[in-house]
Amino acid sequence: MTIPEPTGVHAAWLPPQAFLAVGSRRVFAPGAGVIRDEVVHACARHGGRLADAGEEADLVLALTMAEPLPAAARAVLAGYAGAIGEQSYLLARHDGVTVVLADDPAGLLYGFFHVVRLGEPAFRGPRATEHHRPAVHRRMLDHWDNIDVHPVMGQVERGYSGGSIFWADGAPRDLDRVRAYGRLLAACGVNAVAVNNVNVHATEAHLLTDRLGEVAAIADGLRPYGIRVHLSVTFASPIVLGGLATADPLDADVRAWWRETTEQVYATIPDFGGYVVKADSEGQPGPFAYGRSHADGANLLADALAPFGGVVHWRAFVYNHRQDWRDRTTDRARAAFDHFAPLDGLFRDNAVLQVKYGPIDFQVREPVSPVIAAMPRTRLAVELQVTQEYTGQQRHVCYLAPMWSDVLGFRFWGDGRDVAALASDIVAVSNVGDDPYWTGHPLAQANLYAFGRLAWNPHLDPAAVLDEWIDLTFAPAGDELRRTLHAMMDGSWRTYERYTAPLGVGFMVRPGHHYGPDVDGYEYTPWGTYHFADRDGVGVDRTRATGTGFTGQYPPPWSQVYESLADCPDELLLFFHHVPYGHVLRNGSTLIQHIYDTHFAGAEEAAQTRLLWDKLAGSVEADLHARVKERLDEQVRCAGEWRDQINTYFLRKSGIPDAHGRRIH
Ligand code: GCV
Repeated sequence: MTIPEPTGVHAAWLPPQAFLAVGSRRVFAPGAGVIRDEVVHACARHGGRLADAGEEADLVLALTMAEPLPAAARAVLAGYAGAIGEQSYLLARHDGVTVVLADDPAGLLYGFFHVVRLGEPAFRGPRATEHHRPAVHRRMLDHWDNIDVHPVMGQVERGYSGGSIFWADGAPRDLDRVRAYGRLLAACGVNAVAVNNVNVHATEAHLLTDRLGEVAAIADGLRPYGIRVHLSVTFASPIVLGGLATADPLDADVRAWWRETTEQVYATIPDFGGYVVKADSEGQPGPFAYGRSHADGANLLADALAPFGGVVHWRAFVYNHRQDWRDRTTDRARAAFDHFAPLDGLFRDNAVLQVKYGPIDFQVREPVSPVIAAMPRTRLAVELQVTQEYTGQQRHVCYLAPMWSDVLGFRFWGDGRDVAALASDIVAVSNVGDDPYWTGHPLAQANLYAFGRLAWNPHLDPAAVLDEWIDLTFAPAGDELRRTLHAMMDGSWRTYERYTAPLGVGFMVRPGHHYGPDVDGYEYTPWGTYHFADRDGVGVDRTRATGTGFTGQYPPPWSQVYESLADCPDELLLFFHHVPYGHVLRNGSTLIQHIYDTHFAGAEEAAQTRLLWDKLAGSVEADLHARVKERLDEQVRCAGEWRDQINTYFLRKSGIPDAHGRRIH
């Protein structure tokens, strides 16, 4: 197999230069497959070569079962007591040889890319044996791709990088791009991909049956990279595809239909991963129509998948999107917990409840969803959003790894278990499309890379992950480039937060497309995303004492911390409390002054970011520089718009002037 390097497509974090250290060595890589191809390719470019058995090598990449293993590898293995395990590898230096050993091809592939990432230091000095293994078994990207171009959502729902890499003009695309994607994903540790939108429209429903061949082709493209393919299906499939009169999960014909259909799927794709389901949510069909629970619904599919080792990812994003804004008792934040916590223990082992990280919807700041703490007897997937629906839509620089690191490291209790430890899978919505840079904004590639790395090891430092990405993508990256990218990106999530909706209140975006400010855009709609600003204050009272009671969904201490106006962290204040403008925050500022200050500061930071990038002209590739520059111009414009709309809105509501007398309209 050749290395997929589609023409006209940016190499992202795998440019030829990133393989210099490996490709200039003598490499012993027995066995056929992707790793051998990579080594041959890199060596042809950089002057190294494949070593034969018995020959001296600088790098050994071998499965533990390979015969014969070179002496250095045997020594490493003999010196290591434990088992290596699935998808894992040992890395060591012995007698001047760098050794990577794994029990399975996936582990070896991850080990190979680790060496690529390390570059020259992988071949220097001694290195005691390190055992690398992923924190969670499944690290998955969900594509919200449609086959057809949806009249409102386009081809990729919430996609900001062009069309789908899987389909164009209603038909499957050439697989070279898919293979290149698989290679990039393997290099950052992702091992599962759901290929289509969770809102399953008429054409896409057929991927389960008569268009299954298209899914099989994608699976063929991704398989060499250790990636299994999953499919979003509509709960109404027995009706839509099977001609049955019902999709009732307890109906015998429905159960038989799913069983037989799933058998066909596995006959076509033996390593198929499973189904993803959005049910009873934003208009998608589900078990409620038949008076059944979501456990009944999920278990129906889990039972059909179980004989083949498949899983169903059942989304917990279930809420009333037709609520009356006048009704202050309904709180969208409560919905997932209210629906799912009572079902804990009722889901099959191969049903994974997929929970968005926050209780609302991928906002720039939300508390961690209490559902994650409430279901100890259910397998959970934590869902993140790499596509920047609410964080600048890949027109703004917004490096999300610091947010994900906070979420995955959040502890509900004092016993040391964090969110990552409670999750069996870590999932995210992909930000990739057929754009030449993959992600629209070239710097948004860092989010895709960082997602994979944090799903592999949630305790990695986001700044260190950014360094890895810089070193690979811009190899060889000079100090100035590295410093500048850190200055632009490390704090970019907080910058975005500063100039958009304040202190966890969320939304305030233009309804529909969700880009740019519109403070009251959702205020009188049925969507349940309100801020309740009036002349005296702003924020949602979610306390047990006087509000919706959402704080009671958290275990102590958080149920108390969030309940208390004094103890609630400033950055989440307006998520949990309705607060007067004169309220003094922990940082000493009044709420209204904080709103003004952060919005002036955030927009200014965006302008500074653009200046930093301007200085890099000439030191990065011209097209890439121009693409980022064009995006930064838009970010600066949009940040100014946010600053002015938010500040003006709150000045007019409150009548309280800015203490520094700055211009507010
Ligand atoms: C795929 C948000 C988005 C929708 C998306 C939904 C979901 O509401 O705006 O486009 O639908 O989340 O996660 O299912």
